[in-house]
Amino acid sequence: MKFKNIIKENEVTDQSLYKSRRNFIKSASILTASTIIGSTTANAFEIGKHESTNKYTIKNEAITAKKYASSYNNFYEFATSKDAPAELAHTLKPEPWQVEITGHCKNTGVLDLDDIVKKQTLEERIYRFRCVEAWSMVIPWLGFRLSDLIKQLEPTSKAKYIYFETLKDTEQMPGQYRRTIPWPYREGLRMDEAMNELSFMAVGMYGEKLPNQNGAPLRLVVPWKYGFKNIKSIVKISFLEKQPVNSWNQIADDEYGFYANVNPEVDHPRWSQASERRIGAGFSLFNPRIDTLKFNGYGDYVADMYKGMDLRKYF
Ligand SMILES: Nc1nc2c(c(=O)[nH]1)N[C@H]1C(S)=C(S)[C@@H](COP(=O)(O)O)O[C@H]1N2
Ligand SMILES: [Mo]
Repeated sequence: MKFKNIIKENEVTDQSLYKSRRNFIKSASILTASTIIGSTTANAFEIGKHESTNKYTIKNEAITAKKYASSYNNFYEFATSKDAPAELAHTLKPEPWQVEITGHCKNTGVLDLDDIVKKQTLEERIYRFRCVEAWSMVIPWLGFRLSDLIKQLEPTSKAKYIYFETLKDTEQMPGQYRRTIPWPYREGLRMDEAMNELSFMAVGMYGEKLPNQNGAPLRLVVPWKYGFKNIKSIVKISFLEKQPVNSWNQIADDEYGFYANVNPEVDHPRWSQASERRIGAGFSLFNPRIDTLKFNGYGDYVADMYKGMDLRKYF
C-alpha cells in the first residue's frame, strides 16, 4: 500500500491541518469510554468503575490523575527536573508535524502526521507506565498500533530493528543547549517487539491530544519496558539491519540496556527494581511501595519474545 497523500508542509494551510487534527481527536474521543474525559479534572478513579471495551484494561488499579501525568515528567529536551517540562514545553510546536521514514522499507519519504493518523484506527489503551527510576503511573493513552503503521511503510526483509529519533531544535527545545544527552534522543526496538500487539503510538492521553510535556504530537508507548524506551516527539523512523544504540545506553551502558524490559529480579546498579512508587496515590505514609511485576505485568503478551535469552545479560 502506498501513501496517496504525501503532502509537504507548505502545500496545505495551517488552518486545514488544525481542523483535521481537531477532527481526529474528536472522533477518537467518541471511541473511548466517555467517563475518561471527566478524569481530566477529577482525581484518580477506579478503572473498574467505568466501562471499557479495552482488553488491556488493568483491574483494581486506579488511573493516575491527569494533573500528575502532565506535571511530573522526564523530558530532558526542556529540563532535567520533573516539574519543569510542564512549565517550559510551550515552545514546542506540535502542529504541523512531519515524520521522516528512512532505511529498509518501501515507503520512505517525509509524511505529514495528519496523513499517518488518518489511516489509523484510534483507540484508547490504559497501560501501566514504569520508569527505570522506580516510580510508576497508570495512563489512558490514545493512539494506534505501531504494527499498523509499520505494515503501511512496508519494511523489507533486511529490516530487523526500528529506530526512532526525537526532534532536534534548540529553539523549540531549549534544554538541548545543554549536552545532557547527545541530541537527538534516540530509541529502538527489535522488529518483533515493534510488531507486538502492545506496541503503541500515542497521539493523545486522557481523551485529549498529548500535552507537549508528554511528547506531543507523537510518542512511542511500550508498557513492558522502562519509561526511557517511550521516546517522545518523534520526527524520524528508520528501519535498520543492525541493532542501533539508544540514547541512555550510549550514556551509561552498564545502567541502561537496549531491551530495558521491566524486571524486578534485575536491579539497577544503584537501586533496587523490586518495587515502585505509584505517583499520585497519596502521601508517602499512605502510599506504600508496590511490588514491581516482571515485564510490568505484561508477560502473557511479551515473555515469549525473550525465551532463551539471559535477561541479566540482555537487560
Ligand atoms: N525525547 C525524549 N523522550 C523521552 C524522555 C526524554 O527525556 N526525551 N524521557 C524518557 C523517560 S526517562 C521517561 S520516564 C518518559 C517519561 O514520560 P512522561 O513524562 O510522559 O511520564 O519519557 C521518556 N521519553
Ligand atoms: Mo524514565
